[in-house]
Amino acid sequence: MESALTARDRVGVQDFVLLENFTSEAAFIENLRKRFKENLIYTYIGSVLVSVNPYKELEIYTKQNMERYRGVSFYEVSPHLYAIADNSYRSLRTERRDQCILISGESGAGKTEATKRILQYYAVTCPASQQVETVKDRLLQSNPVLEAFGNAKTLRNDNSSRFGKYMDVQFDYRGAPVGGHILNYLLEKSRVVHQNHGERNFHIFYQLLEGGEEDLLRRLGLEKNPQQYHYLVKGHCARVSSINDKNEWKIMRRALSVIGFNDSEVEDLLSIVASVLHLGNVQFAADEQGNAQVTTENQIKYLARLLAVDGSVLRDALIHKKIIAKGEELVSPLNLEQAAYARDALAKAVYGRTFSWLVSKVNKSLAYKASEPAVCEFHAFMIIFLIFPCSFEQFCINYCNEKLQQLFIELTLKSEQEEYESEGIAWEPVQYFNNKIICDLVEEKFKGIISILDEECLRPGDATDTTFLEKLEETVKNHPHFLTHKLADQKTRKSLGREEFRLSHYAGDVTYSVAGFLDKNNDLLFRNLKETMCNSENPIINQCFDRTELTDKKRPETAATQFKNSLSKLMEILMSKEPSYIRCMKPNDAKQADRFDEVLIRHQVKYLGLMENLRVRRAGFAYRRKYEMFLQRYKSLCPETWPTWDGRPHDGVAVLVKHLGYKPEEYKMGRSLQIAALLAIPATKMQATWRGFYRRKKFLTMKRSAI
Ligand code: AD9
Ligand code: MG
Repeated sequence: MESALTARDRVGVQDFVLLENFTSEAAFIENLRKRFKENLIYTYIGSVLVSVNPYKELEIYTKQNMERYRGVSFYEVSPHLYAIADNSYRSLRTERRDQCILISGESGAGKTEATKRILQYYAVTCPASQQVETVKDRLLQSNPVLEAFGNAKTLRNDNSSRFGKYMDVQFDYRGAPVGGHILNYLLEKSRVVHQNHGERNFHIFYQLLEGGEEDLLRRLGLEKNPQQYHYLVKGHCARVSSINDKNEWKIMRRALSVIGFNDSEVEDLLSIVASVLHLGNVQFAADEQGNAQVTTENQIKYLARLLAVDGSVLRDALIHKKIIAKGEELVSPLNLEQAAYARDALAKAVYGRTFSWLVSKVNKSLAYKASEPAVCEFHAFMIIFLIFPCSFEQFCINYCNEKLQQLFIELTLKSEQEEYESEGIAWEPVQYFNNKIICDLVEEKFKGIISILDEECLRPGDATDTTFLEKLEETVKNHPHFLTHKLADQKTRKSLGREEFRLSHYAGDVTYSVAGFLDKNNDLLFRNLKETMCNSENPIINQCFDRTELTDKKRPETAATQFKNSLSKLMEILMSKEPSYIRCMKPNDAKQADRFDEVLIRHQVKYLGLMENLRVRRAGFAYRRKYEMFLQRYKSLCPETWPTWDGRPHDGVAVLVKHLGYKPEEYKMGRSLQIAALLAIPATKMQATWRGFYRRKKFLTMKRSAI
């Protein structure tokens, strides 16, 4: 039999806190590598779960395994996301605190997979009833629908989420899921009209062409071959070996029914998808004056039918621009370039708004319909974030990452240290980088990058991406985290183009090209195209384009400002909940099983802040509970506190830990609230406590049933 020592040598430690050489990054990575080799993809840093994408199916998500983790304490079983899910769920029920599970990591690291597994876990292990079954089904089935419309093949991930997602799951007093709500952030709309080499448009287009019945395709005026459609050929990879579009189509169609789409709604939705493909095939030619004329009448015919609008009005709207100045309508013809721009803007607007509509439709179907009022309503959710190529979108997403990192700092590093101070607990402070300075650089009023961008977008006349860059240079030139070609010294200058700026994010330097910043931030759709859409008789389009937009004098908020505001709301929500963290990592860029690329892993360990996290955990106290809670849970382990303790909870806890044989250096008692076991030994010490606890609990249950 293998000795304990060699087993540990082989599989590493299951909590980084137990690493002897805990300050060494090399030892950290070695531990990850050992475990990855043994298919042990999960490891803790205290209560944070680190996960490495195995890129192969492991037998760890079975029903039996779910049962193993149900109601069991953290350190009693090997690390798993089920343990995180279960722990959150139990805190939700016993301590009645809203929970959130934050899942982060780079593209392809396994965030979406983790979310799905957690939802499955809740679906299987939570109490059931007829009504709850429907909710569970819908929660699970919302995924294939949103993935079809919001995910795409990128170079980094064959199923990359191209939108941010926040999901609330509501539980009733029995702990059964009774409802849910999804918030979506910043769909990467530009993908609808352009894809980089080796990437695809959103899955739904290929699913429809590959899986759609002949009859349906005929009604939509579509041919099976993706090569026929301009919007699908830019990336030169319509087929991907890991994706079975036909099969995914079937799954998506079934999911639509579960969510509550009837046949005519499905037809309306797919008409819009088809209309985007037809729009992409609308071509223009210049007349003698250089004005654009539509040359593809056939497409206009289909578009008129699918979008339920007047064909000639649409044709006109595609090649003219209408503005209202001083109450008068001015119509001017567009040139070729402008017409192509208007067409693409319409495709993006139609698709983007339909996606938001879809999310709201899913939300309606998930909404909690009380047949009896729930005593309490709790929330738990998962958030996904993603990384785009260097562009306006990536700028927004990296800003989001900065905010999430700030939240992590606030909730774990900073607040933990401040708590020790206020509780009068002796402790050695740990240094960490506070990224507030970068968040301010992006979001500060008047001086922040978003403010400056908005200012340029509002400035009439000759504002361009270049003038935006110049303004930036003027306003933030001395900021330590900001650099441009002009501001750089001779050596670094070479690495920066004239149209670029570089931000030193907490995770590393990122260079952004300003090309498209103004345009994407403005997110403009010409007025006459908007009008045409407002008159559509397709019920979905009709809901997506609201007439008030035409009469509203106020300028709509820019894309970056909208994003900033929704992020700030999200941060507020997150701050009010108790967080659990899952940090996902990608083992290699080739999407291959059993390959552990140390350079890539080291980079992620650094930017996920895992070493800092470990230092705080080591120095701190992993297990903290209010005196009442601790006593309530463990009083059965001590004859003096069982079955009731009449004195102050603080004193009861003192008696209890003494009885359990804790040495004075192994725990600290805070001034007001806390009891803490020293983190250096929690796994062993708390394990012993828990083991004792469960033995005792079993005994008590037996005795009761014997009576
Ligand atoms: V992105 O930011 O949306 O581009 P994610 O969401 O982090 O990214 P995703 O969950 O989609 O990545 O994982 C990428 C692929 O890795 C999946 O399609 C699976 O093929 C693979 N994967 C991820 N996690 C697991 C797992 N736990 N077990 C097996 C996995 N395969
Ligand atoms: Mg994803």
